[in-house]
Amino acid sequence: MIALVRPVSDSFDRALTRKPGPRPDIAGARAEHARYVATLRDLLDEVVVIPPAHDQPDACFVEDMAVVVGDRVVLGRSGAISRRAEQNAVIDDLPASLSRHVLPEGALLDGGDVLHVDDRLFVGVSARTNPAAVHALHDLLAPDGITVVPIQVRDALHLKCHCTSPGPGRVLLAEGFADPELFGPLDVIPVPPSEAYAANVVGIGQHVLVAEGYPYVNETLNRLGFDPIPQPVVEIAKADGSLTCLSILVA
Ligand code: CIR
Repeated sequence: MIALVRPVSDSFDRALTRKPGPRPDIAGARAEHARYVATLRDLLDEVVVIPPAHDQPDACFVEDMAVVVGDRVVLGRSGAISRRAEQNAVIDDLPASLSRHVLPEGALLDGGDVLHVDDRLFVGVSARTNPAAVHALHDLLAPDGITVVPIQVRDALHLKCHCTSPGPGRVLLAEGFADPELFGPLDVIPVPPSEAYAANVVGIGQHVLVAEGYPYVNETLNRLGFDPIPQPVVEIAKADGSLTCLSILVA
């Protein structure tokens, strides 16, 4: 497995955010990003670093620009107009072996709204991702046996802000964020509202990158047999970012 990442831009303190409060500290965000990249380097075959884009404040959040499902990469248009220019450099560095699928023009999609677990693709309908993208993903992936499940996102930027998978068959879900029944046969691990931010994890085999400072999620993952690896993301979070959004994983 490889990961694509992109450095924190010099303009990161102007990144989009829905959060009131102080702007992120660039040096602090860079230290957090460096730790994240070092963790990925320990766990993966290769980490590809896309050249930085210092005039694009949100460029480190590569997840939103491309969705890899098996041997395909799906390219939509970000629901954030100011972020669309980030996509070309990401496309340039994706493995050439992936077949590329560009969604129709009216389909708005941020990768942060797409959660792939086993044969299910959960797609958040949010301020960034629209029903046209859900339909296009269904048309593309249903023939491969993938069931696309739309989930309405409220009070969050993306679906994966509060709902991700630590590994096959399982979903971590912040309580009250979505109906657990939507996740069908998967085992839903509820996360209390006080730790909702930590429902965003990156699972790599038995290892799980998890936000530092969330003991319930950490202990729950441990109990289930995972190896949680805490990551500092305080400055990244000020820009509405979380762990998944900092990379694109390609199996
Ligand atoms: C944005 O608002 O687009 C960025 N500041 C944060 C994007 C976070 N992306 C993600 O969680 N997938």
